[in-house]
Amino acid sequence: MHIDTISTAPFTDQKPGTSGLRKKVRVIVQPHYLENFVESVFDALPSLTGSTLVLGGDGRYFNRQAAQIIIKMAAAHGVAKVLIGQGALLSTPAASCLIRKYKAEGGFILSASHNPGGPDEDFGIKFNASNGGPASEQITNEIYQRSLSISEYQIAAIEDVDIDSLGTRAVGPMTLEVIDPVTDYAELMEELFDLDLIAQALKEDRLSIVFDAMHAITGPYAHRLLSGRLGAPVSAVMNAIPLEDFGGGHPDPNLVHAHALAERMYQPGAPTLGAASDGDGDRNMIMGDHFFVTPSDSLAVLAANLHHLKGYRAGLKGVARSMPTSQAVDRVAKRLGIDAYETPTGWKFFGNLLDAGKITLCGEESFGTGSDHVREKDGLWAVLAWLNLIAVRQQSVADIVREHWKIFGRDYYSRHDYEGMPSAIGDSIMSLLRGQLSDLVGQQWGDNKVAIADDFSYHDPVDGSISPHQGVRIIFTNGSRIVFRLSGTGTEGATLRIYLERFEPDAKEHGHDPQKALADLIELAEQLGEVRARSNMKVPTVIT
Ligand code: VG1
Ligand code: CO
Repeated sequence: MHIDTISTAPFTDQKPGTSGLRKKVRVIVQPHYLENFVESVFDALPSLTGSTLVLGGDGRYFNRQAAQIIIKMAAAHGVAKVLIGQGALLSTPAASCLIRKYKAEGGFILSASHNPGGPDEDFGIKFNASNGGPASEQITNEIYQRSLSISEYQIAAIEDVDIDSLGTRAVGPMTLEVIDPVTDYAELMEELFDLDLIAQALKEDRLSIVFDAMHAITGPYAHRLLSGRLGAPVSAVMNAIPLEDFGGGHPDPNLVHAHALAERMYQPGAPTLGAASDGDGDRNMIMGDHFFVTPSDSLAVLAANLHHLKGYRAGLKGVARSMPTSQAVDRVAKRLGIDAYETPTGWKFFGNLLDAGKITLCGEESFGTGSDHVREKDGLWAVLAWLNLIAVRQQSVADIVREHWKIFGRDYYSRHDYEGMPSAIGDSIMSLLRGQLSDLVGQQWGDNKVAIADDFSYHDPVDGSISPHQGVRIIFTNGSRIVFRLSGTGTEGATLRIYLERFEPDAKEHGHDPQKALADLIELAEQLGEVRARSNMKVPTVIT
């Protein structure tokens, strides 16, 4: 096998964001662009030589071409074996499962997750470490630093290899094994949940489900698990075929982008559970018959109930949530007498807590939930957890959540996103907010008196690292919060996110529309951040 050494020059924009490097396809396909990033990973991690690597992606446009480039570069860097999902397909949680199960040194996941796909849309690449989780901040920085000084990369001078037929083949001295993308993941789900119990409830019509795969990666996984294993009708999986452009849609499971599912769940005779996942299969949206479960509530309900489920009978070691996620799960942790951790946005911060055995369950307000079974959030895992829970408790989704609120109180919650504003305006809003922080404590608007106002800084309790500037928090003495931060996953302009929450202990007050219950905080957020005024946007682009 001949190895080419290709001269190149750095690109200055290869700093990974919240979850890997995400760019417009037109940026990624520039000569040397992807190769530079991949070389930077190999240079930063010499331990990859002689090791096993996992490779796969969400099937979006350029997925297959990128996989070929990575295989050839892995061969050139002395990787012993690449384990790839058939057709270069793997959901993010399945990739995490494979890295752990086969003791790989890491993996490349090709995805821009919930961002749209296609020649004019987005592509992404993410490196996961040997624990199966997103590379730490430190490794990510090393990769980025390397990308700024790169001058050449190495790639095997070979034809494209067969990534579609199952089995093992040689790529020079390296082994390429093409595996079924679903099997190992499905086996893991079998260990965690009582699938027979769910199947029985489906068979007896005590339970029904509809799942929207949004023409993204979870189609094959949902087919195998929901139809194949659990016996749900094939029609229970909507938009099941993965497409390079996700059918022109935005594979983000929320009420706006998964509207066909949402409509079905608000029609007479809606199924017991409605669910959706995103481009790469790590997010989940949970709905009941005429009922939407906010991701923060879903996390709290799972925390309170997980011990009912087969793989979690020993109970929870602890829980964690990202800082902007509502405090609902903290209330559960308190009652259970377990620790609750607050991390910055993005799954990479949960890894240390999971590895150290400090937590069993973690989640984010952005439709992400997961447990210590892998080191990524896991969409279908959450769906199966809810199905299992419904089968055990024999109650509707709405009843389970309302009962939860009765016990713990309700955290009214909403996120308002202002997408695609000029970066300079996004930055000006954040500076405006940061400039006010020192004066805010003690100020009062109506019932809301500021107790804490800061720019969240995370101190990792496991490795002692500090991650500053993770978002502006304004916390009131009554527990209400307003959080502002800029998105780190977009590919154009800036997206400003405002997270709002208010705690309501009184069960008689649990039936309100969250937008109304949060109206005073929504107005206060505008007064403090001038988001609408400065961005010239009258309303948020997306409200979740
Ligand atoms: C968003 C979410 C964050 C999530 C990240 C990756 O990041 O807010 O909670 O971890 O996406 O999710 P940001 O920086 O845009 O707010 V995924 O499913 O797109 O990998
Ligand atoms: Co995702």
